[in-house]
Amino acid sequence: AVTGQDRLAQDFVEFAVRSGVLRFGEFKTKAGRLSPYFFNAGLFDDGEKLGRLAQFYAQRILGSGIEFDMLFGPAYKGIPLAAAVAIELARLGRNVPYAYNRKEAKDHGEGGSLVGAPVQGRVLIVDDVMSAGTAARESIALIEAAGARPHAVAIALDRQEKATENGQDVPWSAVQYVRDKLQLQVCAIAKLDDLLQYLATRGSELGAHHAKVLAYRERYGAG
Ligand code: OMP
Repeated sequence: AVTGQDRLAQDFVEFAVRSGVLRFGEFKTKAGRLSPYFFNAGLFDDGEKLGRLAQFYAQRILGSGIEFDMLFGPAYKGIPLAAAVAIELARLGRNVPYAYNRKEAKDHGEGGSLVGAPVQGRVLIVDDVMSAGTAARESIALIEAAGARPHAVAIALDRQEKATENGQDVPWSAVQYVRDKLQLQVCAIAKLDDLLQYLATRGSELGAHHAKVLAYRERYGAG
């Protein structure tokens, strides 16, 4: 076995590749970077895949020891994620409330943008991917505005790349920022390092992507 290999992460990367959620090619990220890979959580698009995804989140969350009182799913992609994870946690004997936001109401100022359980206590944000950190900051602001405490973030993939502030790259990643500066706990089912490890152990067709992903990390990877 490879040292430091994280079985859950490796199984998850494999699942994401097989589901067509994790793809290789040329993609433009939200921060405007040209990436050789892209993770599209919207393609966990049937009941079986969503259920399996939720199992990965729940295992990672419970294994991390993170404490939380409720789940929050940021619109849009976080909504089915938080719902599915809430179902899975309840199945495992940990029934917690969950809530999500309505995107449309957000631009019109106060009130009416939250749906579900009252947003209170230590909130665990369930989201798909963290790259430069824009989405995370939005969720944190929403939860604070509701008078609750953003306490932790669970994501499927930590891209481990430089965050941006006012459009400029900074040396640290969004996850590092959220952890160190905002003092939230963060857990990810898998991260860029796990993806690289996965690609390094594959045969020719996927192995070919290894060099490109490595080059991307050289350019945009956080320290
Ligand atoms: P940040 O808000 O910059 O952290 O980027 C996270 C968001 O980027 C995700 O919520 C997605 O909308 C999108 N994204 C992916 O879904 N998958 C990727 O592999 C990369 C991105 C991205 O654009 O960076």
